Amino acid sequence: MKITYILKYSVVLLLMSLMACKEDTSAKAAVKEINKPNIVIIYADDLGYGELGAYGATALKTPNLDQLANGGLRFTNGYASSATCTPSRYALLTGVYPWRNKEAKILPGTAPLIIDTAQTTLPKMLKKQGYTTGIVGKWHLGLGTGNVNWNTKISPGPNEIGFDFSTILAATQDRVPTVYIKNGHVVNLDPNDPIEVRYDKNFEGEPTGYDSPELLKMKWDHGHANSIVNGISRIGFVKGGEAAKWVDEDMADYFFAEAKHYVKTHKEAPFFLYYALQQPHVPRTPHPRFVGKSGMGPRGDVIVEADWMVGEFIKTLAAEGLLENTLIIFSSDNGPVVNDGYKDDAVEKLGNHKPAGVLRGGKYSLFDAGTRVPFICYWKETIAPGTSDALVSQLDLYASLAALVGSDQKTRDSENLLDVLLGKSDKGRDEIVLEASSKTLLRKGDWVMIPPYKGPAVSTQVAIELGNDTAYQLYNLKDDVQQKHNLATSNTAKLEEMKQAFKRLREDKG
Ligand code: NG6
Ligand code: CA
Repeated sequence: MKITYILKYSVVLLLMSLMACKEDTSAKAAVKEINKPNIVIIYADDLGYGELGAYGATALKTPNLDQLANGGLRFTNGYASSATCTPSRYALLTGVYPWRNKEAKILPGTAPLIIDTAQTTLPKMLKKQGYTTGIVGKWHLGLGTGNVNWNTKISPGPNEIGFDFSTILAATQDRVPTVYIKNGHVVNLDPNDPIEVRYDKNFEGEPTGYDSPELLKMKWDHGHANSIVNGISRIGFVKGGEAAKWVDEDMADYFFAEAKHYVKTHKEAPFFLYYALQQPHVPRTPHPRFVGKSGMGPRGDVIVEADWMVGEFIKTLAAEGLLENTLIIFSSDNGPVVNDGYKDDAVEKLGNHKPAGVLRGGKYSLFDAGTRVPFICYWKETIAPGTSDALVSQLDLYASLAALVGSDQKTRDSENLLDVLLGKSDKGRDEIVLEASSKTLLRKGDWVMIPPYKGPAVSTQVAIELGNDTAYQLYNLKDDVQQKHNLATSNTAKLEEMKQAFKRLREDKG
């Protein structure tokens, strides 16, 4: 009696699970039918326009990224939204201009989350269309609501703005907390050794780069003289959490392993992975197997390392049979900087390498190299290899990807450039407002207009021309890609047109 009951019950269960299985696979098939490829955004940190072989570099070898660029669509007028990290990442994930949010500026590691949890975001939009969503790597958009206790669940963060899965570094590699955070929890945290983080003053008795230079394996140049972790002094102060502290040299491998695992465990349904590399941001700490590989010191070596990681990641997609069904977008959050605060031989060993290529300026700059970055779209057998000169921005990924997956959810500033990204059209944006260190400028067609700004013309710390000038600047990038000839006084009609357009865009209340 009992046995028959169990048998009957098992048959029912079996039938039920078979039915569920059937439903599940047909739902997945339906999702794939309406062209929902996996989407991967690989986002470098501080990689300049001239850094890749495919963008003209000769001294530095980037074979894997070159293969991606040459096998896909390489954009020559692709822009980050800002010349620094946080604002660019804000725009990428929200489709909103960063200058609309006054909190979207370089954040300390203790800053609260700057994306409203009620706001539409790229991962939320994709989730609604049946995607699973993950982020691996640099976050730098704030966590919590203020006064985060790093020893309990840290929230809100990536998981509250649309990511099902997250393994992140909170801010930057040079800022505390120097720990990985997985789905809101500090990885490897020993409850008997709680971690404390602050930026205002040191914890009693803890060594700093300023007081104890003898403990450093990499010396600081400017900033970066606070807490010492792994022989490198950082911005901000940390106490405790020893077991959780990352080893910088293993970071690239750690994130790659996480990205690979994510792909392998989510390949059955469409997934979105935001793989935010930490290279070549400071401190540049290549794994020993990449040390010396570029001949340019740690800065070049971590670019070689990042290139290798991208190659391995693409091999993973290929091995899983996913390459034909995955759109890969590669770009960088802002332009390049050589000395960003550590004495790491980057300046001394740069040789002939030009991180910004032919462009003027660099990270932090209003000039073009601040925001014009490598921008590659790759989709095997769907995007025909080529080069596009169309004006495209990371701000537009939201609307373009929404169009790809059939979402009608709009954001304020993102434009649908899907056909451009897929190589079916060369009609990019007409105009875009770009940002650098909380100042804005206009690119419209081939023209750039930089309004007058106070501030140094050149940053002595990072040796970059910032683009500040007391007069208007007007450049025609087609004739003058190096922005050497200010036409503001000779072409007053164009200047006027640009001023009007800039005013209209900046005052647009949506
Ligand atoms: C600056 C840091 C720089 C870098 C940058 C953020 C100093 C002197 N400089 O304040 O090293 O961390 O912030 O870079 O501390 S970003 O790519 O995340 O925007
Ligand atoms: Ca950056």
